[in-house]
Amino acid sequence: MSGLRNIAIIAHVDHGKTTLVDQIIKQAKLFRENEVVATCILDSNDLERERGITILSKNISITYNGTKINIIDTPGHSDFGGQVERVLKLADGVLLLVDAAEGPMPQTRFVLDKALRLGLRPIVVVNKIDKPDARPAEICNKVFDLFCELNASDEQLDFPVLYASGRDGWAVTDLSQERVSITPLLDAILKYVPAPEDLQGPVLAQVATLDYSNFVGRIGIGRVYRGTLDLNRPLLIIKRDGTSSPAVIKQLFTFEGLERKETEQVRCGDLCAIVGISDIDISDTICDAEHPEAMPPIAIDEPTISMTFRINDSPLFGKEGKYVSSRQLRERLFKETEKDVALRVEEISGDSFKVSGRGVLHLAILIENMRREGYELAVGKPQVIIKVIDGVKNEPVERLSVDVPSESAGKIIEMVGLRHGELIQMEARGTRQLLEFFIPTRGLIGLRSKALTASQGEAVISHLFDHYEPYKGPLPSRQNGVMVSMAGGKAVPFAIDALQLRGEFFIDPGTEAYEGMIVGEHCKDNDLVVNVQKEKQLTNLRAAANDKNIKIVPARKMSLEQALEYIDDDELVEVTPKNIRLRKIFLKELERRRNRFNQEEE
Ligand SMILES: Nc1nc2c(ncn2[C@@H]2O[C@H](COP(=O)(O)OP(=O)(O)OP(=O)(O)O)[C@@H](O)[C@H]2O)c(=O)[nH]1
Ligand SMILES: [Mg+2]
Repeated sequence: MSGLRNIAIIAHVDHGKTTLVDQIIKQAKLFRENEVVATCILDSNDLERERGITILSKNISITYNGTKINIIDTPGHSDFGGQVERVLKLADGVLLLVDAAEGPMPQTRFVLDKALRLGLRPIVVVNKIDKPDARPAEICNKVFDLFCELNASDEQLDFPVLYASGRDGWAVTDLSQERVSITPLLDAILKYVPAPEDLQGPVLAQVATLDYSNFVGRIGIGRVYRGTLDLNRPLLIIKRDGTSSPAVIKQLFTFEGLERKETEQVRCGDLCAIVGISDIDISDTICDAEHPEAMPPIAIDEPTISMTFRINDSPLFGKEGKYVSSRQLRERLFKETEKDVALRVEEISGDSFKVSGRGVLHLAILIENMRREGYELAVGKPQVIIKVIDGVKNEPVERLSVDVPSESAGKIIEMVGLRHGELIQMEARGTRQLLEFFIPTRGLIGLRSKALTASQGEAVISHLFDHYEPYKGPLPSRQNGVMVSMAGGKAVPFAIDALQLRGEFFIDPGTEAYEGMIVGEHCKDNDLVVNVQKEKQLTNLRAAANDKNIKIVPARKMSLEQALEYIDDDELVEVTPKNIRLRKIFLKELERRRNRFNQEEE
């Protein structure tokens, strides 16, 4: 039997995990010589390609010097941190990538902490050495400090370090060596990552993550911890709550190169995909029917943010999407919970649903996928999930790190302070400062765009859920009011021009608006109802000719996430395949007033 290694690649977002896996794939010759190969092969779905981020972790394997190496690429963005935690259960070692210029970041700490606690063997890869501002020696020290802070064992502290440029396809154990290929990294994996224990006895396997296919439904991805998983033997599946039933597996696959290879037997230590059990779930144990035994359960990350998803009932509904009814919305949302265990959906009323997830990006990706499939919907402001602990209202708090030019640091500290953030560390890095805070998740909503403005676009921000803390009291709400269209119809240049001094527009002339639609931001703190359809009165011809002189500032266009973070409690983002519009929940000014009045009464 040939050797086996299981490793996961972990790092902060964008530190180069997927690019490194690309190089491993290329250099392991999983392709024919003349085949044209894309970059970030594993970032295979449309949104992953477009945004350049990994959303779902993925498995591949290579064979090197007769040993099969299972490699798990993980997402770096904090909203998907729970996934990383789970897939680590599949591995015996990790490659911890750290950007040679940025050094350890919040997600580096999070994933390393999880890996160390599971007792995995780490190999540190100082990556992107090709960057002009790389400072490998300094970064190595920081990584060492991080290991100490996280209470690594002596054995873990003795981690090997490699220097690499994933993009350029080389890794070395010493910077003086010739930079030719990625093989030193593969050698290090064979040398330092232990082979999985080969335990004999009745089979024991556990599902750590899920995949989904429209043809076969849920697919469990797991690892065999003891014995051999054999399709032809009677098996039992034991759920998280201890209930068990016969497991009828239709197909078993191992990971071979970029493909899955169908098999009847999976050896101890290997990873596999299990097809045919429709309600297979994370943490499920598969064991021998005659020797029932459950593995310790795997925790699933609790959601921290929720949004209300409603059917689109704006006056423009149904013009751009194929799926607009509440039945279609309900089906689509519940189907998503099949694939994504970190997502929760609750029906609030016939046409609205509370959808909870790990962060704004997590839910924004779902919304983005839905609009591409042809759905129309309206989404409310992201709300954090409050937990009552011992009778006290608690809210999620995150660790926030902001890397800014020193001259903007003061502004950032003030801004975060206003949102109940607390500075925990401050570190000068040349002309920049690295600031670390604890801040309520609520305070993060909308912070990114403000911090970018305050630092002329220079701030590098990342954050990560850390813990729950007693509720810190109300936050300052959005400073500016909005401009709300008073009627329906196309916005005309003349009207927009006349209103330009009152604020900034979100729509260009010619855009179809409706009563209650938000068309711009008011320069003052109250909302302003405006008439964007107002034509110039054509009383004399000479004045009409002046229209040509109108200069309209280009509209501010928001991405889906920006729009979600922008809106207030009484507003919605209307999402259709073609447009993202902002609107008031109550479209008529009179209803809005009545609602405000009722709220003040309460
Ligand atoms: N200079 C330099 N850039 C690199 C290197 N490796 C990756 N990059 C760039 O860094 C960016 C992020 O690379 P990815 O491989 O997608 O990073 P990732 O860690 O998989 O990111 P997530 O999956 O979103 O966490 C891309 O623009 C790459 O081109 C490298 O060795 N050197
Ligand atoms: Mg990636």
